[in-house]
Amino acid sequence: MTPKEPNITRRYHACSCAPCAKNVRLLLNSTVGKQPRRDLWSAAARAGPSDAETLLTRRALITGITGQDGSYLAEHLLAEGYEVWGLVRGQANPRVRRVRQLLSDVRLVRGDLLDQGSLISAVERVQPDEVYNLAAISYVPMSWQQAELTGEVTGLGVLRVLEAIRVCSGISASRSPTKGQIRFYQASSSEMFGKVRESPQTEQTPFHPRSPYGVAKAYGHHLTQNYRESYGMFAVSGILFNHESPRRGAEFVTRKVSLGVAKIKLGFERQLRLGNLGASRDWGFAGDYVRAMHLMLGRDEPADYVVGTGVTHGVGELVELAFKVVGLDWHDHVVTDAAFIRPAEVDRLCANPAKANSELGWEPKIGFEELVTMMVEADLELLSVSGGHAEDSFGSDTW
Ligand code: NDP
Ligand code: GDR
Repeated sequence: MTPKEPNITRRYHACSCAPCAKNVRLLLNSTVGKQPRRDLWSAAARAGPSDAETLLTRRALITGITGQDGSYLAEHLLAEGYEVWGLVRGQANPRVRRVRQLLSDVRLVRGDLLDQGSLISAVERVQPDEVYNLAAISYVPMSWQQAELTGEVTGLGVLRVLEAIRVCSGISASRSPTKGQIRFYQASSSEMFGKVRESPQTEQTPFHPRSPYGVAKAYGHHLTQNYRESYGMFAVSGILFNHESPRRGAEFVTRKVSLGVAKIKLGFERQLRLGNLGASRDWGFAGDYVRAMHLMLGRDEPADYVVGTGVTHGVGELVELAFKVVGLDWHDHVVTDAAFIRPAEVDRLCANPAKANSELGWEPKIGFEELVTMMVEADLELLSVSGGHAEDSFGSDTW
């Protein structure tokens, strides 16, 4: 006997509200390999519970799983009932061990954004319903030092992931995707707006990137739109503004400040050396932003969205607040250092997230003060336990 669709709703999504019912429709319209899942439904009914589960669970492949957003997105999708796969690279990448330890339900597949064949193999092996391309060289100053590599990974890497999906799905100029096609998310960036033409920035604001990183992201953004228009692929970009957390890499200013403040408070250091205190950013919490990524792939029609809080703060304000959290005056400890000034700066970014608010129902839950306090407190705890060492950007107990 073939089970009725509402049973899936109860079993896999707990309720039959409109969003859950939509998830079930998405699930049934998706494919496993080249076979529609709907056709596998009666096979699933005959199979034992674990086989049925394999056939019916949505599957996501995340590139950049070892990064800040990869970890939050994996947790979010696991909580939503997904089978989550992470793409990992390198022969002895130390962050892979940490993913294995701390995101033990995530399955790993090898691949590198520089290697087209490895991406095809990964997509073929995982047979994902959704691919989230979060991998990139993401530190803006590094993009001047290694501009070509940044172009290869952050720019052409997007092309290679899209091509892997296209080839594995059998899509060509003359053959459109089937209904249950693989859905693709590209991690676009507010850095594309660069020297901003208007404020706040919307999906329509023209780009004027100010770094090789921003230029590479603009390429990936346009290419994602182009694959959507050329091949009818469900390919979308989230134009995300800066988002932070205790898992943020130590090279980015928020984490550099929270670690610096914690080291000074605990007596490990006396000074914090920073670059341009005059820049402003729209900072949010990474845990909030990964929800928006997932919502974008659940839409009926593919579209790009700006994701940010709509509020901007200066780097100086960030510094002042972080020192205040531990009862210190930043004037006594912060030194500006020309080594951290960039060849071209993005002075001020501020999102207009109206489209994400109205169409995705997305809103951030954590504000700037709460975010900065959370990061400083997490680093105080981390450094107290480790005796002042934060040898990698995450710290063992922050995952
Ligand atoms: P991270 O720098 O923390 O993570 C980057 C990830 O990319 C790491 O997992 C890294 O893996 C992986 N990676 C780098 N090179 C390659 C490669 N050649 N092949 C495969 N994987 C590779 O970034 P975030 O998590 O902060 O950001 C996620 C994405 O979102 C990035 O694309 C970033 O540019 C973009 N973005 C981020 C924003 C933010 O504020 N955080 C805002 C807007 C966009 P490994 O461990 O192997 O080095
Ligand atoms: P950004 O983030 O360049 O916006 O890119 P970052 O935290 O590096 O810089 C933000 C602003 O702070 C100023 N700044 C400093 N920055 C760093 N890193 N170190 C310093 O000592 C320092 N002093 C001042 C910078 O000049 C800049 O104006 C981030 C990354 O996550 C990108 O991948 C992502 O696309 C964008 O956010 C949106």
